[in-house]
Amino acid sequence: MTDTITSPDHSSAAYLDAYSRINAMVIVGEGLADRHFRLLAAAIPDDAETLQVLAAMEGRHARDFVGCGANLGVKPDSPLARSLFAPLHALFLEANRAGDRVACLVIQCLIVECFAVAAYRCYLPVADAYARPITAEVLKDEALHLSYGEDWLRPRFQQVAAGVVACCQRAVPVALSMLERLKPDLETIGIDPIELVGEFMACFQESLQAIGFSPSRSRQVLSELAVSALA
Ligand code: PL3
Ligand code: FE2
Ligand code: FE2
Repeated sequence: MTDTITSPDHSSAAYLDAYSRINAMVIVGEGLADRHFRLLAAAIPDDAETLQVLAAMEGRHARDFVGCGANLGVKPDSPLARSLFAPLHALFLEANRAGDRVACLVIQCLIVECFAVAAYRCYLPVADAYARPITAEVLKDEALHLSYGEDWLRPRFQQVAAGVVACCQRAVPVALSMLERLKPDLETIGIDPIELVGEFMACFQESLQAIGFSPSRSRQVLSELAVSALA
């Protein structure tokens, strides 16, 4: 890799093939985010209205990214994306069934949203001219989704801290393992997978600090995750 950003050829067969899988991941991820925010609206009645608005934004993101694939003439590989997202979605549903609002918020608002922020930040400089302004707009919305979760968890820090850590230990490795299968496709569309994981970790550490963990505790939580990912 050179340190100058080299834009991929957005019309090559290899690019379009890789994009069919990446585009599907994003569309499925946005669609699940829509469902998760609707479930959160039911679980947190005080904030139902806000959460419905966030859900609607996710539905719009899904449609916007459908447009990005269509603009390139790509058919998204949805079955693959659904199977890659299934374990994380299952964890969310399990937490929802158990009435564990903390875990639901950690999975959707911290983990999935940090993943989205990291992915879209890395995609922005290598995106085609149609997708770039759309991605920039979506990125602004994702920051709101992240701060909804942070703002709910922060005032309850003492009560939720242990649950946040426990949920991270289960769900972050599940999220990172989704990237494994996508590595070659990410490279083909011009994204360095290592840089993506780095962005995710940085974003996630910031969120942990935003809800009340000390810088050293949040670094420790993340390094334990890195260790378990290597084990
Ligand atoms: C929450 O609002 C949406 C969640 C979507 C998560 C997308 C994850 C995608 C994984 C790798 C894709 C990186 C490239 C992005 C290109 C548009
Ligand atoms: Fe989104
Ligand atoms: Fe989002």
